[in-house]
Amino acid sequence: MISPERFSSPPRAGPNDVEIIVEPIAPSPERQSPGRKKIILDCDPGHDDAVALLLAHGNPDIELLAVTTVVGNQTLEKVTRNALAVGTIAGITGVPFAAGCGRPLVRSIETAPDIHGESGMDGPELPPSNIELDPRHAVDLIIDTVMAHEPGTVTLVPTAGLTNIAMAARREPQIVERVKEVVLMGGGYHVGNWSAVAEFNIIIDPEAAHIVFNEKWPVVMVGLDLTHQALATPDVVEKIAAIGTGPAKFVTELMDFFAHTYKDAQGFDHPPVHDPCAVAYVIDPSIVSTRKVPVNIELQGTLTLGMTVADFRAPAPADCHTSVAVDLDHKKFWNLVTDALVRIGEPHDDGSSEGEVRDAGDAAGVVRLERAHVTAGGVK
Ligand SMILES: [Ca+2]
Repeated sequence: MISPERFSSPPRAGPNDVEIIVEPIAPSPERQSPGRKKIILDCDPGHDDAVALLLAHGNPDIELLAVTTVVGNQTLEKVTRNALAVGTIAGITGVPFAAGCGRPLVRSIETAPDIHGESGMDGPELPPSNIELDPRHAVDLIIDTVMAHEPGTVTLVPTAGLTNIAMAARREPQIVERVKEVVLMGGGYHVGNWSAVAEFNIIIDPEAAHIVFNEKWPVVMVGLDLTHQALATPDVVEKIAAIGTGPAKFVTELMDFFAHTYKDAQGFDHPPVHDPCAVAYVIDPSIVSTRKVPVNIELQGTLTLGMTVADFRAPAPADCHTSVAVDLDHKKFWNLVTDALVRIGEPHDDGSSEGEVRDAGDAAGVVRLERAHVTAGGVK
């Protein structure tokens, strides 16, 4: 149900108003539950990782406990620099950022410059970062964070190769029982992108993926079957551009570069923005439908290395702890991203932000923005 107070204000228009036509985000039962959802984002920015980080920071239902980086789209050094730049652009304060593994467990390093460019996040000009890197290794930060919180309260959201997560599970096996669930972007049950049947995040470190999928924590695989529905179509990019803030402009520049490489390298008319889909699932599971099926990782195949082999034969075994994402609510997903950018507003160097706070929309879903000064903590 949509709260009447939240969306009953009459539409107001003026020359200085920014008007964005989006559907109101109806609070799901999950959204109404007390307490924010605690996540650790393990990423390799990465154009879509950047959007995932912005969504996690800007959404009021998420408590971002830590941001960790791992080799993937580019070298560890580059993706870590990119993560800090995104954190700076978004005005993130008080959240530890730590660098993790610089190479996969067994394989040689494989990066994706044809998709993400030489920097790993080509397109926008990146600012110098004002965030200091946490001195801990990402694996230690993940373990410390999970162990410091109540069991069943921390969700791991890996949007990169699974090296850090696998290392953390081996280094401190107690985290497997304490983690609420692992919601990862990776794999695909009917589609690959780095080989005929394998997806990049899995194939770059299949042994790590094997560890993560075979530990007994709940794993939700948000794979290509789902993320190829999260296309940044021109209407979506226009809505984001209309927000008019620095972070929104940053996203449109990311999407512009991403559109070109996805067209050239993989023949997409519009780029699929994979990683925020995993964050969106954590925020509101009604946006991403899932199906419980056993999934395992192919480690031996000469043609199928890194394939996420999903067994759709019914019924799923009673002890099945893996599920796969199936259908995306495209409109609700992009509304969530847009809403987060509006809430982030225009961050300043001192950690406060000139926020674009969404106050109300009418029944047709016209959401209006008013300028207001909010602190970085206040955007949550
Ligand atoms: Ca990624």
